[in-house]
Amino acid sequence: MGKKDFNIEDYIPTEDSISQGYDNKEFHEEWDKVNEQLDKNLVIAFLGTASSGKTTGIKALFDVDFGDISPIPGSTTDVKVKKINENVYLVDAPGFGDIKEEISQKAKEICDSVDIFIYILNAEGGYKIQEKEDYQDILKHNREALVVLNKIDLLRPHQKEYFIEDQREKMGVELKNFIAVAFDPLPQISPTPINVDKVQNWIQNTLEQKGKDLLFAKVARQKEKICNKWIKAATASAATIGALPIPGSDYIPITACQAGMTYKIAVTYGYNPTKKDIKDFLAGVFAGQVGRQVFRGILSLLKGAGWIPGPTWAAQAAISALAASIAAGSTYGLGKGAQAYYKSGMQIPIVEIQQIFKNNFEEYRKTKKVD
Ligand SMILES: Nc1nc2c(ncn2[C@@H]2O[C@H](COP(=O)(O)OP(=O)(O)OP(=O)(O)O)[C@@H](O)[C@H]2O)c(=O)[nH]1
Ligand SMILES: [Mg+2]
Repeated sequence: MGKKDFNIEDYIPTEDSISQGYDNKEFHEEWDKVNEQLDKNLVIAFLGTASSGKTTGIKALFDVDFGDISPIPGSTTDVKVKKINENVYLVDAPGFGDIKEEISQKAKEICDSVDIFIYILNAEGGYKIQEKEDYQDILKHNREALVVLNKIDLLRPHQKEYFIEDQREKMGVELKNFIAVAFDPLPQISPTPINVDKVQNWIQNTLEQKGKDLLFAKVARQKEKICNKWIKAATASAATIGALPIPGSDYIPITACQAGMTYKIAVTYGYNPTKKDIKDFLAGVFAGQVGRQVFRGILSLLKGAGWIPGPTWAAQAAISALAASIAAGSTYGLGKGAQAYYKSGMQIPIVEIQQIFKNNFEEYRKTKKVD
């Protein structure tokens, strides 16, 4: 097929080649996988006694004022079920006890399908027997639950560590499912909430295993951290695939990985792009002036290493290491560009996104680090 003395310009991506290149089975499958997730329901229940900090915790994690959202009709004053986004529900309840009789069928169904429980204890006063029983009950039913000890800002410094550990042991919670926090600390102790990021992380990791982390990302407050994780994962997977992101090469497997990542980032920031929107975005990044410059550099490198265009290059060991770093670097750069773009409300001009792509691509190739 190819020749060693090929003309680099023939292999620089164009809008058309990118757009066609991304129109393949893997891309469509990846797209469907993301959509499947969006069709599911996510239900997160916040349990805890009066004034333990349920409403404050919901505000800290999701930036929603529960007071402003109408409950699902038929959920009582004790159990409030609210829809905060498409397919995402929160339950706010004093405990799980025997509340189910009083609530409507719809509210009951939602309570029955809780994905994770966040059980909030009040550090002021400590846990009560009823709370321990509630928690043990949740575990008995094999449900995923995090216990959060809130208001730790109110503990005296010298008692803090002992008290926290003592509460955990007495409640019978595993270390990995227990986080001490202050959702709304006294300003003189801390101007910002303490350990909310740990709670977000726990929820994210737990939901990842259930294939519902994207639904959570849509409503989470610290979207950046979640996107960084996906960019990291896509970068690693592109490195493993190691295909070259060059038309006419064997780059189909990484199109799915890159397009899927971009789609998820868009959804996280509240957009519902079409397949064409995503292809256009990728074409805008890769085939713009700065993007082409990056690819010109990639192709010179490849040419210098003796790469021969066409699908047969994989046999060459020297090139596969290079291909892995190019595949990973371009995925990383694209991810960072997509993140900046959607985070800005699609306001940043595409030329700036190309620059972000270029800088991060080069940074990755230099350091092999993702953050
Ligand atoms: N010092 C301190 N106060 C907090 C913290 N978190 C919440 N509070 C305060 O505790 C009070 C009760 O918090 P809420 O979030 O309303 O508690 P809740 O569990 O929703 O209470 P109910 O809806 O009445 O059951 C509020 O005045 C909060 O400001 C915290 O981390 N530290
Ligand atoms: Mg409340």
